[in-house]
Amino acid sequence: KDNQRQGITIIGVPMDLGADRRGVDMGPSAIRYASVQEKLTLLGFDVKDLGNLQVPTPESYDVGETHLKYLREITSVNEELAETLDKVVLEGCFPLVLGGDHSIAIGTIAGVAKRRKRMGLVWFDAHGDLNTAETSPTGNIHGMPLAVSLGIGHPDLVNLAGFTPKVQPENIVVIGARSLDEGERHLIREKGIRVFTMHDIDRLGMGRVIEESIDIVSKDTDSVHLSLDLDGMDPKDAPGVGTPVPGGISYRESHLAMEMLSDAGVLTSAEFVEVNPILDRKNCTAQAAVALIGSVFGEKIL
Ligand code: B3U
Ligand code: MN
Ligand code: MN
Repeated sequence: KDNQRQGITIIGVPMDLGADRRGVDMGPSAIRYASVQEKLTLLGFDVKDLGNLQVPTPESYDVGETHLKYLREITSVNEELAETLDKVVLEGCFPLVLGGDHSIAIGTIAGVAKRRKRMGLVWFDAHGDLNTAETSPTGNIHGMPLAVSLGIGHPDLVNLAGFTPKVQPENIVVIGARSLDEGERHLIREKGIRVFTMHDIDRLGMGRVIEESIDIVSKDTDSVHLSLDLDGMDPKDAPGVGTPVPGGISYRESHLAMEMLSDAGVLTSAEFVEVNPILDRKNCTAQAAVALIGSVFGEKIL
């Protein structure tokens, strides 16, 4: 796999229009404050930080349709994100996106998949993010990005960057699921998506889960994106998230997962989302994100 390890380009997306709880827009600042650039520089990478994309403030805009809140604003930010990331990929750098709520994955995935023939996708999350306007219990777009990337959802989101679908169901793994809505369960069965629930992680162990995951995301693919929602971790270790769900992936298991993905050398882009500093304890969730980023880029204990 063409694993571009020399240059890493960071982009912050202070998006909170896709979620109900305010504060996730401060995620990129919190992750930078936890010294992400210093960590990557110490690991020997050439790091460039493009700063944050401009994101509209919810107070200044109408929510629009309540089953697809802030559709217009979220679409336009994601279009800009996709264009920015396409350039990063063309330059041969590894894109590292800092969120923001998970609705930004729509633009991230559109941008990093654009020049690829076939991309694998690791979706680390307590949730499936496989809702549509019809199945969503909230109307929040951060619960929809994985469905959108499969080509299912509102046409403005699905057709972003001018192609659809962005990924094939057989190259996707969801890791850490423990809160799924009925429509999401249906879609998982219909599409045959490999979902490693907390039950599977407990039974198989994270080591086996990642071994199987690597096979799935790298089969016939030319790139692999990691979309990591911090709520996939257990709220004891990562309390600063908008929708914490008990019984999650431990600090140790999540590090093992990142280390194994790193050792396999398959990842070509990554994003870390849903860090909410308002709900956090002394920035420990952003610190966990930076620790995991270190493991993704090869940091070792010994
Ligand atoms: N599945 C619910 C809740 C949710 C999804 N993603 C997060 N929360 N972070 C929904 O609104 O779609
Ligand atoms: Mn998510
Ligand atoms: Mn989630």
